[in-house]
Amino acid sequence: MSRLIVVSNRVGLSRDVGGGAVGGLSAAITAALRENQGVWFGWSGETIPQYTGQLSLDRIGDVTVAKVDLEEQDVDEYYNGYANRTLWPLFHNRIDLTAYERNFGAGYARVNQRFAAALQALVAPGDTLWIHDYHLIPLAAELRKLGFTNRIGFFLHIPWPARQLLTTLPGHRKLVQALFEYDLLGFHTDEWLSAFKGYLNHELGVTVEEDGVVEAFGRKTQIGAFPIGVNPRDFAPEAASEASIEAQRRMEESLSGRQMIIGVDRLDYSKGLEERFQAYERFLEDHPESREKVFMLQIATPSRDSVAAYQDLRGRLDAEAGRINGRFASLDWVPLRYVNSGYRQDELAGIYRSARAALITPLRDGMNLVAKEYIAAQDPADPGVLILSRFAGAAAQMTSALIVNPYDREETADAIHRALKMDRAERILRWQALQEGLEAESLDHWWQSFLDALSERPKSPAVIARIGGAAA
Ligand code: ADQ
Repeated sequence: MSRLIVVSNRVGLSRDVGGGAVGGLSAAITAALRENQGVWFGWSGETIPQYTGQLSLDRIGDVTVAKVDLEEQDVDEYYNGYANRTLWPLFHNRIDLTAYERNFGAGYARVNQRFAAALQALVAPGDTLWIHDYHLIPLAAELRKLGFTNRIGFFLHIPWPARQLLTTLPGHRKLVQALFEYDLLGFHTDEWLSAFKGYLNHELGVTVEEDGVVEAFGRKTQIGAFPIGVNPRDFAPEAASEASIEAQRRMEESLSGRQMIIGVDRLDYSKGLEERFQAYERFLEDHPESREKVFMLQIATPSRDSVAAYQDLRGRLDAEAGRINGRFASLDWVPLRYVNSGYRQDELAGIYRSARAALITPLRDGMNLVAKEYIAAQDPADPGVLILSRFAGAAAQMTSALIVNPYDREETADAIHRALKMDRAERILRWQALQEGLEAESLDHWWQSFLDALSERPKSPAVIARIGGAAA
């Protein structure tokens, strides 16, 4: 029987964490692997002086976890370099932060070759491979060079940039050519899909067929939008774990009758945290009557902190939080609680539930799962209000949120005011519409429909509609 091999930069399944601590996406990929006697392969997160290619193998439940260590130069050039200083900023419209260094590209190619070579020991004919994210775009091409003819799918978790931006990247054509070695390419939204088609039309002169198939560089691939979701029951109040109930209890105790606005993000410049702080400041300025009656809790867990842009951002956010609190705080009121620790998934659910509003305002985001988790965690009888950036992929589905332009601080401040004043009937109506959307496009639905589209089995009309529906 054919197995599923998932490859991502890091492996999200480990022996040390379990239950509510595991992120939704990792849990979902684990579920996909369990159903398909799978293998999850990626970088161990460890660095060694010289690359050996030695696989460390572990069996967790029915899933095999396989990892390799990388050497320091690999991590500098491939991970901190090409992935996080070239592709991430460019794909998030931050051309000002994009570094175009030749050695980054060389390190990226080298690590993808190394991953392909390491996979030789794991992949059998007939296995299906699912490769995740921008770190690994050339992996299928490297596997094909080694003679693999397996079905290989690729999913991009971040936006696809407009062609005017992508063409600033040296070697952009080669990067796109590498994508044609996959049998299926998945994006979150029609917007990212049409940006990809824009490149194909203008740079390569090719168009996508009705069924999502496109041919270029002598190969055919299929493209489609597969919006990732959450499994609402994982966050639902009735399924709350003890840790979740305890987190909610602690939060509610600390509210002291005040309303809470929540933000939860990785500390990343794409998440619009500075603009968000300033919009909240603008709200406090415009509504003196609300001061002392509300506070904002921003959880921002540091990530990629060996990249200078992330260190700079952290410094600026510390300063902004200090300035806003210095300006408005009183003896017994801190308007902005800014926290850098990470929380378990189930603790987050409890925290989400105690917040009257969520302020999720990325400047650009492939999807944004926090927006969906916040909705799934609400009490149906007294739900909070989601304020969501129009630039998050999630905005295309979550149209019953208060949608804002995160660059417009006044508009965002007005939305905060509206959310905090919104009557229960309107909150319930909006929440119900959002929750229905979450149930229709859950996380399980996401991986199942991607694997369904990738399989060679005849496709159901629903799968054809999903892929072909977005054809140019
Ligand atoms: P991220 O940029 O990491 O992911 P996001 O989707 O918001 O963004 O979060 C992913 C997960 O991390 C969520 O389950 C969330 O709960 C958790 N998380 C975020 N901040 C956290 C914090 N401070 N503490 C604890 N947990 C936190 C990338 C893309 C997104 C896309 C996802 C999935 O950038 O656009 O939605 O992949 O495809």
